[in-house]
Amino acid sequence: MKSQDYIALDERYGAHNYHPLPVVISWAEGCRVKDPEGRSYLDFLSAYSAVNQGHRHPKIVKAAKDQLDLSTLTSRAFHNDKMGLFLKKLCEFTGYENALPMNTGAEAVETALKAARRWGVEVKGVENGRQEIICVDDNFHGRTIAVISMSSDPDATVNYGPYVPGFRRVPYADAQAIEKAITPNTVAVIIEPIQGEAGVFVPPVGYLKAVREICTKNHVLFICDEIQTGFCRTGKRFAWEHEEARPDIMCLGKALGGGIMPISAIVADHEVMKVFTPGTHGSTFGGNPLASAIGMAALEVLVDEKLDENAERLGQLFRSELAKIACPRVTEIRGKGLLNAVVFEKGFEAWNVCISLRDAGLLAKQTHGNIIRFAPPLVITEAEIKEAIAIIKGVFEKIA
Ligand code: IF1
Repeated sequence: MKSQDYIALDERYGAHNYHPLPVVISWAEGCRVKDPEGRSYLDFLSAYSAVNQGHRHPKIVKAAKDQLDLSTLTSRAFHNDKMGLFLKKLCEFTGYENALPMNTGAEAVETALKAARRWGVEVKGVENGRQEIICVDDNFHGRTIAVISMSSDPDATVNYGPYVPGFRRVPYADAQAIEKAITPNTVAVIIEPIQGEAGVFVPPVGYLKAVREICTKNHVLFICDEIQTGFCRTGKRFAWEHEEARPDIMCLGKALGGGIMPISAIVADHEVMKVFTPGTHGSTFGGNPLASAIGMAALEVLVDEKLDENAERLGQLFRSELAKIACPRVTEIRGKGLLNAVVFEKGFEAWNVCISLRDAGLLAKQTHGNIIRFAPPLVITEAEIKEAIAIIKGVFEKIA
């Protein structure tokens, strides 16, 4: 079968809830992917930061294969011999006392919201049913009904009502707006430390720290959604570390699964995590031995290969090389570590640029029409960054 045939199958049998770039990936390794025709591409999306360790990292693949020969799924009705080791490693990696494993990012966010609501009643003393959580404009935290109830994006929300109450939304990158929205019933503030879907929007320096301080002062939990920004993507293990704005709860996902399977979690200290008691939350698959073995290997690769340092160094190089490319339609280059975006002038349609990049051997996706996200696996080398820059230069310089 050819690429066209696979695309036709998706179109015929799938729900049309996506508009993918017309390219089919049938093989992947490290930063490279290939299509059925054998054409090779540099992957500059990394499955939206889920393959920070690179495609099919040998250490993670080995952990998965080894575990497949032992046990894969036990449910939480029984203990298994991998979950505790995984959670210990995750706590040590993140610096938190406890972790609660789930599967997808949206589930981790749901878990954080549930933790905050319960904490609000049981620790803060808010009446049940009156808990309020503050979120921000242009957030992206996932696709479930509760999570889209925080969204300001019509695409994500239209005709999905009734929405879940208990959220107050304020502008992003405005700490004062958060402080003003706090009431005695506020239990938490949830933000992405860098907004991914909003187009890799980096808030001004000091914002995260200010939000942390406001939350502390008002006895409100600070929840950081690090699902996309976490696990070394921005040059630190977690993006809040750029300002030492340690959250009370972190939502984790994507790269925790090493690009192999969906693995998510929240981490928090006991003071928050203690609100969960037997029967009050859970998941059939969360913490399963296969996921735990993979998650452990995924964390080890981040540490062993110093992927935070690699992301920081090569991110600087990437942005400085991008800045040298002459393209009058580009208005901004922004990002941290290897989470970057090129912003074209308003109204510019970047889809065709992504097609040209594909034809030149690099895969990237536009967002909001005029923004292209560049986020390669963190195992990328300096030579591969330079190769990518040459491709991007060739395409950008031809833009009229
Ligand atoms: C899609 C976006 C990125 C996330 C943050 C939670 C989740 C995500 C900060 C939910 C997921 C994904 C979802 C994916 C595309 C992608 C995305 F463009 F939609 F917004 F990365 F920027 N918090 N982001 O970024 O995690 O439940 O999906 O595991 O929906 O197509 P999930």
